[in-house]
Amino acid sequence: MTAILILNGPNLNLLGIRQPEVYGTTTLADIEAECQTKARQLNVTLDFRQSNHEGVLIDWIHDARQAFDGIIINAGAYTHTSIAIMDAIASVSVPTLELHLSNIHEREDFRRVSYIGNVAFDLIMGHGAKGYPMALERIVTHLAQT
Ligand code: CA2
Repeated sequence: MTAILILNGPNLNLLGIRQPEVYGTTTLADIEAECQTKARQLNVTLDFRQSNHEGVLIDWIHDARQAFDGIIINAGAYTHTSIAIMDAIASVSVPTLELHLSNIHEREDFRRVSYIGNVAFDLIMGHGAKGYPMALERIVTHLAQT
């Protein structure tokens, strides 16, 4: 069965808990539950993880080489800074989809730069929590075509 890994970067554990006026009231646990439902509908297995640590995210990307068919990553602020995460994704050759809650092209200038974008096959952003199940559908379609 197709296996998908969803990775969430720094501060996303605070979703729905802090600054709901900025990031909404949906928690990361709510998002995971919705993704697990979508994964069952799509007949894929899903591992959903979050870390505030760059090295942990990199270790998980390395693990994906053996265990997963596709990666969806919301790298949080590491999106805009981490050549190391970009290199890790490039090194594993696992199709990777970049995901963001917000539209990073319509925010501050420093969010316009995405290192992940250099190695991802597609980008979903600006749909809030709904972007997560959308990303699952997108990656499953992509994997079926390759
Ligand atoms: O839009 C996205 O998904 C982001 O990856 C979210 C990151 C931000 O740094 C990126 O530029 C775009 C920030 C996630 C922070 O999440 C929080 C949630 C609640 C309270 C505070 C932060």
